[in-house]
Amino acid sequence: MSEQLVQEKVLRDPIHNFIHVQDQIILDLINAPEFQRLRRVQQLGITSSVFHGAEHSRFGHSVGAYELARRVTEYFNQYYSKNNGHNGCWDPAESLLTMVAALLHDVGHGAFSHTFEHLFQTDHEAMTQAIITGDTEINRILLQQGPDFPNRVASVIAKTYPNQQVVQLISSQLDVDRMDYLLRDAYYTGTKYGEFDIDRIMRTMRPTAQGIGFDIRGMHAVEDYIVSRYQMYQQVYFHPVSRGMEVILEHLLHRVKELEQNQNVIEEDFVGPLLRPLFNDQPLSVDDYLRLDDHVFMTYINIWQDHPDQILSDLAQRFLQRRPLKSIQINEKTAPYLDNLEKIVQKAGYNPDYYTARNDAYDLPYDDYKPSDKKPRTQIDFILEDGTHQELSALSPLVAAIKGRASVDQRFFFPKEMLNTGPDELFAQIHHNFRSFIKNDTLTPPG
Ligand code: DTP
Repeated sequence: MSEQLVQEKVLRDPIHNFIHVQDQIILDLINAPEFQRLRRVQQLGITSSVFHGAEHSRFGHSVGAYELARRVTEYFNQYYSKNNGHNGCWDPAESLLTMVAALLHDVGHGAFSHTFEHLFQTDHEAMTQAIITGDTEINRILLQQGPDFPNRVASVIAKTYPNQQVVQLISSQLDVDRMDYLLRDAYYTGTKYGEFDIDRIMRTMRPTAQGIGFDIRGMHAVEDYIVSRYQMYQQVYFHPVSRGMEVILEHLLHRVKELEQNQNVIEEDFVGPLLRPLFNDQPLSVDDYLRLDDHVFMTYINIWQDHPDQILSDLAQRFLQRRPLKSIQINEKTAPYLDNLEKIVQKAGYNPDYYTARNDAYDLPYDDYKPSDKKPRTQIDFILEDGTHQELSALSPLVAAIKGRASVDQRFFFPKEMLNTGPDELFAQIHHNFRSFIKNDTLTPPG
């Protein structure tokens, strides 16, 4: 049992109005240094270079996911508890674990959120588990609930916890994580695509023998949620301009690594103690990892804009001054022309390793359960009046249309200067040749 606060504490939140903190352990976890670090990791990484309002952090999202878990478990405890003796199959003893897992589910996110993972081949879910079970303040707080509690929380994150109701509330195609981030990201980006009727969905959630299901009366609210998520990926998360900034960041950090590993080029404090293990391919300890956040990187990028290495200083300036690479859409048919385009970019004086990129954005908006998949999805099931279950896409033609269909946006990135026009341009002929491959924002081979 967790110790309840004598008086609940509330955090004011623009999405849920109040985050209600009722358990001492939740308050202690929020106050732990590893959790406070999330204030210094932007939820959407450099998407704020396009949607300037999107400066919100993983901290806000994490407490938001917790609040949704608190509300669902409170509802289940009241109406679907197995202790009530009326058909319920929710065990109220799982509530605290569910709330703690929701609160901590992103504690392992690195600087700039997803960008860090691409760059350094880290896995935020593995890091989350390492922080929960390692030598950390969070681990010490969790241990107060019993010697096995940290492992139980980690197993929810790893999706190996035996109770599928708990796992699916935290991680499935309709979970507290996705519901919070869609509403939050829509609010902070100022876009409206991510909005949906969360109160309706929450009231139709049901614990079932298989995990989590939804009362059939919530079908249209869930359908709207799936479409909202699809729209957010198309309009916000896949935005070509923030990907153009991400490529610059990625390339500038590659340049740093190359210079750092080339012993004779570099001054001693080039990367400093916090970044040194990262750029030298040394295994990162949990402590090293926790010292890294957006601010650490921004400080160094600020310093590197004056570095004598021209590529590094130029990329740092482009990043700080928001001068993203431009991009065009490509596909399998046009991809063979990219070598050609890279050569043209090189002729114009840019090293293609640092000034061009091929980048795919990928998401699967919804899929039903396919046991043969490498990572089968937990489908969204509705409970009909007679108690039988039906899968979402069998009820919604809208969802059926996007089910199992990955949305992919493949792009080729290059310096914006390649599109410069004007007879006085030093590389006018080269730029003209480059532009002849582009039509309607798409790679279209001439002739
Ligand atoms: P999901 O459960 O939807 O697969 P996840 O990767 O487990 O998502 P995260 O919280 O790590 O969950 O990531 C989702 C958040 O990151 C959310 O705020 C949307 C944002 N996001 C996803 N892809 C991108 C991207 N390419 N660029 C910027 N933000 C992104």
